[in-house]
Amino acid sequence: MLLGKPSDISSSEITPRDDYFRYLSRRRFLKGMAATGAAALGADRLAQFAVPQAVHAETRLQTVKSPLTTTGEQLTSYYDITHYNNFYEFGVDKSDPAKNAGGLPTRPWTVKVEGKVAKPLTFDIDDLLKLRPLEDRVYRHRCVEAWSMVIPWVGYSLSEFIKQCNPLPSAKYVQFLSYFNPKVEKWSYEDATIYWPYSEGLRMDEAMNPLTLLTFGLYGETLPNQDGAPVRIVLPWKYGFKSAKSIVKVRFLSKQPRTTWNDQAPNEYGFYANVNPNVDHPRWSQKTERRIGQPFYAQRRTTLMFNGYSDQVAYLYKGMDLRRDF
Ligand SMILES: Nc1nc2c(c(=O)[nH]1)N[C@H]1C(S)=C(S)[C@@H](COP(=O)(O)O)O[C@H]1N2
Ligand SMILES: [Mo]
Repeated sequence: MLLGKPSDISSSEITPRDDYFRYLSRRRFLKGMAATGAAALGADRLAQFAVPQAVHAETRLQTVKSPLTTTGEQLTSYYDITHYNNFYEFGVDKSDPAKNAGGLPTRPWTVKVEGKVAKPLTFDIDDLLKLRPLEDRVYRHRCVEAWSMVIPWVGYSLSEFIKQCNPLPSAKYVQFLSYFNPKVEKWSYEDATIYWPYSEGLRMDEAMNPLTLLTFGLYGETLPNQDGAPVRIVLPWKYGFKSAKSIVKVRFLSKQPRTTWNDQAPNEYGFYANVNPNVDHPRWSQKTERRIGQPFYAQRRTTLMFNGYSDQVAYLYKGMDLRRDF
């Protein structure tokens, strides 16, 4: 049970990191009160703090500042980032992952590396956490469904990990495969036509771009299960579905891999899927987006080419025809 008034965690509040941790420690203090001297406060006074939610189980990560962080954006609230999710293995509604992902077994956890590498490797999650300093990186997040958030992720550039994998020159693509266990993720059966396990992929140069983040946390703490614990990928210039969660396998390949949404509907979800306001989804416009947490009457935002990261990534697509990139 979370002990914090819903109004404490309203979406529109500014939650810079310090405020956020003040908020968290207050929440923990209240939790302690509930366990010990709750009666002193009076049940009626405590009741107002009770909203149904799993116990907050995330742990604090040691992080450093990052030159690659996005500035000038108001962060989306922790509550919205962790309760408005796409994680189809745990259900199709935005509120499903927060309710259903609790059983995802995030320890022990390994990431297997195979394919076009000098030799196959297995990384333990706790070693991955120590491989490089963990950076705080704020990124805009734009879902193909035309909504967006601003999320303070924690991680390091995927390129640092790839260097440890010793890919062969024949490795032209990287594929990411998510944890898949229908016993845990019963909801994945809801649509048996989906290509499981969840698969995503990148061209090698995209994977090596410094913005591509191997992600272990958000708001300075380990990832909640619903956001892809214990490790995921984050690609801020691409539609959200490219950012595969709860990764167990990384494959280096000579050919473009099959990917879940591209497989599902190739005319709606491309392999590149770069954020592009000039190419509409066949069923809706991509020119604007709804920022999650803003009041319903707030104006929609103009979607930016490459989600505003052109300076860092446009070079990757020089000469490519992006007019059919969904
Ligand atoms: N394994 C897996 N990864 C996934 C998805 C999914 O359904 N399964 N959904 C994708 C989509 S569509 C989005 S928008 C983001 C959402 O990430 P968030 O819930 O942490 O904001 O995760 C992506 N990664
Ligand atoms: Mo998405």
